[in-house]
Amino acid sequence: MEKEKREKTMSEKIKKTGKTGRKKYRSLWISDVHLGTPNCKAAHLEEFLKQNECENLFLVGDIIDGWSLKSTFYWPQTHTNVVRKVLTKSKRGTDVYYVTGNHDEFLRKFVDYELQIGNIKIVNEVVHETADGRRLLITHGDQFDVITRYHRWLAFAGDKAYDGLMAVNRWLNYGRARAGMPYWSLSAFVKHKVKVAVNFISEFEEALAYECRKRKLDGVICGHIHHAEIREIDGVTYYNCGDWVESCTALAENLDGSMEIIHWVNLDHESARLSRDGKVVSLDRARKAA
Ligand SMILES: [Mn+2]
Repeated sequence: MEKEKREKTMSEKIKKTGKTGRKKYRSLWISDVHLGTPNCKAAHLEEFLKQNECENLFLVGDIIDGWSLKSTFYWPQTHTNVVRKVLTKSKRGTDVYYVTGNHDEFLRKFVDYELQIGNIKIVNEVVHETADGRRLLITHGDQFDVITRYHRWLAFAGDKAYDGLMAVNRWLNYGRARAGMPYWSLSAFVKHKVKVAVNFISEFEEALAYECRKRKLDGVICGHIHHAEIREIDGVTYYNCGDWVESCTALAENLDGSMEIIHWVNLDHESARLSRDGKVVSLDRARKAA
């Protein structure tokens, strides 16, 4: 009788807090969060981390944007909340790996010292074995991008141009949201229209697949190009976890070792009413007619 009562109050509690939606994965990968920039969809990521549990969490680079923080310091509360969520996860038993990217390269010099913050291990790359026995290389991927590797000045210039594009995108969508129109990604549009960008993406993917085959691994998981993907390339599987700037995507390993891309928020179908500091004020379903 006591037990029944207790269970009843428990289920009522769950209903109230909405925790029934929690999902458990073996592993989760997120990359290109760019904390410290106004483009980061931190509030969405905070919610994602709250709702999804995992045994292993891999932060696949460009999580904290050191390049941007160096020129202008931008750090709202939502960004602290994301860091806090990750730390809480690691405290509660999730194995957290921080794989360095080019925007958080300031961390790369600590890798030699096997730096660990709490339970979080900082690495340049790591090999993960899935529940079904496949071995996957996890790397941010900028090392395989000829532009960031050999033409650093161009990468910085491109970065500034990208920031400019994203700023225009933000203003555009701020206006669209006020007019009740759905979110529309200008930068995604430009990227898909520019043929050079398409060529660049396929070269990047092939370079990573080649490295993976060379090391006799079954696949590679990366980020860097902000484009979520699962694709077979010459006998190895190429995974990209996307980003939390233009899309809100993550890569997930289910308990049986199968993998999937999670599209957490479909920004195209929502008019995300964003306040000027990038915090989500309210999320309205887009009007179908728009
Ligand atoms: Mn990157």
